[in-house]
Amino acid sequence: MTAPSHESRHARACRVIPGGVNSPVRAFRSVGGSPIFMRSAKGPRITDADGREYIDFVCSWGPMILGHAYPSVVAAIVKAAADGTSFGACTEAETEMAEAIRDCVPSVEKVRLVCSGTEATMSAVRLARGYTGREKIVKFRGCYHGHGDSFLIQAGSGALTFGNPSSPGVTRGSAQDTLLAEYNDLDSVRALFKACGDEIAAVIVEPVAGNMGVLVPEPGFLPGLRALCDGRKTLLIFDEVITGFRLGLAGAQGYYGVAPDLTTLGKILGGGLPLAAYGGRADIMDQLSPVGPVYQAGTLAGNPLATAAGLAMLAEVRKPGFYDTLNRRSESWEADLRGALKGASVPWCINRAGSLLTVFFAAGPVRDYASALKSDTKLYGRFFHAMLDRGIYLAPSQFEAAFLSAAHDDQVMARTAEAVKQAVAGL
Ligand code: KE4
Repeated sequence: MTAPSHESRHARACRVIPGGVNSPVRAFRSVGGSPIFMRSAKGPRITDADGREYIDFVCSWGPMILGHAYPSVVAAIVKAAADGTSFGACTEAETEMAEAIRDCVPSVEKVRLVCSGTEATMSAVRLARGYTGREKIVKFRGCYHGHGDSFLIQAGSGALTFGNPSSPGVTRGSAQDTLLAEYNDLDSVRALFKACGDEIAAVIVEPVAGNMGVLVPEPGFLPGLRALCDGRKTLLIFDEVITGFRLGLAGAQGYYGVAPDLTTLGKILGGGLPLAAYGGRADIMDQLSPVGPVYQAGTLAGNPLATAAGLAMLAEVRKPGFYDTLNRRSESWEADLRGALKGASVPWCINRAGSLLTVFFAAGPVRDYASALKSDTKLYGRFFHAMLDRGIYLAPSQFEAAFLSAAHDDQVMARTAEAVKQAVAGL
């Protein structure tokens, strides 16, 4: 019997799982080749099923800000599991998690725990519609808020990667209630308010867009959204599934000083387990059942293992200096990359916000959906594989972010910079 390969593992998976993946962006479709099957991870490194080790900049698409298999997080999960894995009843850990989110994110007075970012954004939009009695929402082309019907209209992430930013299966009824604006373009939002202002329940935005690659809000953009929403009594929803506990304890809203009415969180919140949340003003959140009429529920919501992992993770990131150190290391990460890319024969530019970064194969600046689309995705695919061959695992798509963890030490960063230099020389 021949030893399995990633190709044979993938062929086997494809016989029972569409595309052999449980989430499309894992399929390597846009970078080419067969997806790599991973088996374990520790700190900044991930090991594939053949025992090959890579320095990991995917970090499970964001959650692993401490690094993989962080001892206190693993210990918390093991301890919680010994006491039972799910009760479907109230636990004090859920209250502690909700109190921690409220204490870290000032705009959040009350919060509801769910199991995924998609659940959080879907529920936040339903709540905004229930609270305002309005039906339309505004999203931004290229922003991704999970796979809820309302959002799969000109979406980012995998939807953009595979060229289906608007998904079949989303009904005209859903699509007609989703209005599209341009990221970093307040005039495009003003035009929608002019046309349908009193029908708009909410504007939902990734305050730092992470699903077109990383796009940074230009000065005035986020405050401008706040003002436009205030003017029409429309709710502002910050989708901080990526940026929450990534840019700081108060996420992007703390980083940029703009308070939304509702916030969605995920990824880091669960320390790698399925935990997400949405929260905001108490008068809005109290519209939720069983207090109010807006319904949302979940069998595994606030699951004891996920809350244990999340609380252990929060205990680490709340330690003094955690984000200063991470953001300082992220600055040198960017400087290393710029040094390694200098003199490259191909167009490139870098966008970074905190420990979120994207190298675009485009002359830049990349400031919105249209400029992100100018990226040379084929060149990115060649860069991806050149880095993979050198033991560096990047996102298998140009339209994603690279994530740094607290475990990415100087030695790992120096090795990465050297690999970039060699990879770019061969493009
Ligand atoms: P999940 O349902 O995947 O937990 O979260 C959806 C979501 C919501 N909001 C933002 C800003 C997000 O980035 C996401 C999910 N992010 C993608 C990667 N960009 C998850 C990876 C995947 O789809 O496999």
